Amino acid sequence: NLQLPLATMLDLASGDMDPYALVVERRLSHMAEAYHDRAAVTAAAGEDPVIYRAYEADVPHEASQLVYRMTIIEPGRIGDEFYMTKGHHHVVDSGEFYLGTAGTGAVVMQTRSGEVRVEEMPPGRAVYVPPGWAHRSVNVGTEPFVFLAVFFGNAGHDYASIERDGFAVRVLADGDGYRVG
Ligand code: PAN
Ligand code: ZN
Repeated sequence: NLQLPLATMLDLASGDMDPYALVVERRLSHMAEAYHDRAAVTAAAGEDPVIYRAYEADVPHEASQLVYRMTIIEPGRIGDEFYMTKGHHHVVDSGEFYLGTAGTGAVVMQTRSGEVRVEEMPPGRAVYVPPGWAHRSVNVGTEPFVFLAVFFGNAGHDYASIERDGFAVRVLADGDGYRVG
């Protein structure tokens, strides 16, 4: 009972995936504690904007499998902090392949001992996230930021440690650009 090959259309510009097996949609209310400007969180809470979506292909979450997802982060800010993903460690420390496909964004990576790296992901720029690095993606532009992620089927997603401790740095608006503060 070998699995059958799977083919998927990825719209690199919009992030649409066809077919997809599941979609993750996260609004501000799913991650309100992640943003540091509490007054700005309160001001945006009524509208409860969609911050990002992710489409995933129909690949089993099992060892030896490669799961792939397209993430679309909307442009926007909560106060001076750009829209971003929740961020996570993998439960089973394992590497992940990221490829920017549209818009202007970056990935913040951090080890459990607090070492931080930030890499921009313009269209065509691949970033390898090694095992042991938590990762959060951020849209620093004015258009949707789209990227592809490929990770091990048994990687698992540990959000709890990031919900508790956050990241050591924030990506903040600075004039027309951004700064890591
Ligand atoms: C990505 C992320 C996706 C959504 O596919 O899962 O961008 O971010 P959060 O999972 O942090 O909400 C990935 O890193 N997968 O392992
Ligand atoms: Zn991941």
